[in-house]
Amino acid sequence: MITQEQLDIFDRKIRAADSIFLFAHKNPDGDAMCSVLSLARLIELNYGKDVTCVYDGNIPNNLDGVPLRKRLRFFEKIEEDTPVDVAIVMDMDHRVTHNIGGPAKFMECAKFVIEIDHHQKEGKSGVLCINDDTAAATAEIVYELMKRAGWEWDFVIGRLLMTAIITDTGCFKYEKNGNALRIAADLVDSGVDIQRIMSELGNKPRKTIVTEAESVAATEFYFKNRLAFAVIDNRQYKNIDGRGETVLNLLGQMHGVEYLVLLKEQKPDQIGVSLRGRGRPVNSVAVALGGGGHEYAAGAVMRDTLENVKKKVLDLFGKEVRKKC
Ligand SMILES: [Mn+2]
Repeated sequence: MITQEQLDIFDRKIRAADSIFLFAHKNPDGDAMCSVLSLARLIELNYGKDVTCVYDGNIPNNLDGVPLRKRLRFFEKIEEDTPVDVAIVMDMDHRVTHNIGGPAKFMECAKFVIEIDHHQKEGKSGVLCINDDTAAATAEIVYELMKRAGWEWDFVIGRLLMTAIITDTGCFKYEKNGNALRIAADLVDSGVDIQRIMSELGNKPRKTIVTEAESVAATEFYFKNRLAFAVIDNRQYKNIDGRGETVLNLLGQMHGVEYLVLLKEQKPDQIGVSLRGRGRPVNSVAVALGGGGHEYAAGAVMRDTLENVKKKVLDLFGKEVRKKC
């Protein structure tokens, strides 16, 4: 729940700012990107202020059709000494500064930092924190902010918020309560077309689909098929953009599978670990690996070889599986 005091501070800081920067985590996903773009447009519509939207890393091809996509500027393209009155940091995950990448420098030099996030985290990076770890997407918090403040909004903002919610909830599979659906219902009533958004999100290059299919075909199964273990090696990693979510989605439809693991060899000694549980919590395994996330969808990035990470993940799930028997 956003308090009146939070609203007042937000309003005061934005009103007084000449230079406002918005950014989210490196390699933005649908929620990160659309939360930034929707809030930027809301500020422009309701305060008449220009906002700079910055990112680092790569944006997945399936987000090419997102409205205002071209508003996002690569951080290196922004002049070095640009003053920042307010930096709004959104959808940052559990390792805040580590996760921002290049735009972190705009946060460090900002006169005031606002944080808007739905991840559980240890520290805070903002002076004003509008966080809610019961929200299924950061865009839910943007929606609540917009409604509570009584801001004017438009169809483009509606599409952005819906895209964020659809992508972060895996099309409403990972919602934490009814809010994602209530917000979606309101957006649909306002004319947002879910089918159109879904079809725009299906925009991957052929090599990505083929690589994801190869990874699914090579999946190994453990603990009487309760755990599906997929790998994307470094050669394949160059072909996927984003998270290899399709691999997890396909394996998650398999009879009897309760736990899903996808290892991505981002570099020879850097492995991205994505974990999913079908009615089984996986966040404690993610935490044991030095990561975190949500109950049924969590992950980590480990500095180790693929072989070592694989062994470690299997060991942890071995204990997890025995616990539940
Ligand atoms: Mn998110």
